[in-house]
Amino acid sequence: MGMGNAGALLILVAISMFGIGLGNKNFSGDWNGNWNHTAGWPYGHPNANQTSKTIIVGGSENWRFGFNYTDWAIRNSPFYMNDKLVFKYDPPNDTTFPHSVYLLPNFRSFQNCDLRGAKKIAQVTQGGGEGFEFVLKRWQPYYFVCGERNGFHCKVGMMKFAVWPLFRWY
Ligand SMILES: *[C@@H]1O[C@H](CO)[C@@H](O)[C@H](O)[C@H]1NC(C)=O
Ligand SMILES: *[C@@H]1O[C@H](CO)[C@@H](O)[C@H](O)[C@H]1NC(C)=O
Ligand SMILES: *[C@@H]1O[C@H](CO)[C@@H](O)[C@H](O)[C@H]1NC(C)=O
Ligand SMILES: *[C@@H]1O[C@H](CO)[C@@H](O)[C@H](O)[C@H]1NC(C)=O
Ligand SMILES: *[C@@H]1O[C@H](CO)[C@@H](O)[C@H](O)[C@H]1NC(C)=O
Ligand SMILES: [Cu+2]
Repeated sequence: MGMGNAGALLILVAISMFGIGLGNKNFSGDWNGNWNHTAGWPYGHPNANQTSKTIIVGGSENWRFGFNYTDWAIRNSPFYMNDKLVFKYDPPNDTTFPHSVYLLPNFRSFQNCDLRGAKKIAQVTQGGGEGFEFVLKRWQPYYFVCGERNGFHCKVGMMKFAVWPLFRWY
């Protein structure tokens, strides 16, 4: 069980590292090559130079109980510094379970869904509308979890994932 989680993170990190190579390889193809994506359209947009991406956590599943976010993170890696993650979840009412977003301080707490040293970054109400936005500013591992039900959503609901954003190379 413990090994399983550790293994998953190692794979995640390995894939992220591998992503450096992939990113580099296709970078010139994407940006210096002859590929014009709809020439001129993103001009003047903050993302004009593709300095960052906006990524909805979970894609169309949003941030919910029972979706495998570790798997999602692996499939969507690599992540880059200044990428923006968006957590979307319904504000609580009588029929929906509340969710939230916490950052855990290290791998061990992440592995155990241990919220003791956690930092709450989004309240249960912040996932509505456009969702809660979080920019991956630093070169460090980020351990995201849902903090509801004292770790139950993290442990049983799989509402947890780790990312280590890479530098972008131009
Ligand atoms: C990189 O480019 C190659 C050749 O164009 C392509 O087959 C491969 O899927 C690309 N990889 C990524 C990660 O885009
Ligand atoms: C990209 O845009 C430039 C300038 O508009 C043009 O000269 C070039 O042919 C375009 N390349 C492709 C592959 O469409
Ligand atoms: C995008 O590139 C242009 C030209 O290379 C530069 O002037 C501009 O400052 C860049 N914008 C950002 C957000 O990096
Ligand atoms: C979630 O996905 C990861 C990576 O694909 C996998 O290793 C893990 O077993 C999955 N967890 C569950 C509970 O299915
Ligand atoms: C609770 O929220 C869900 C999802 O937004 C919505 O479909 C449902 O109608 C809401 N129920 C009540 C009682 O407001
Ligand atoms: Cu939750």
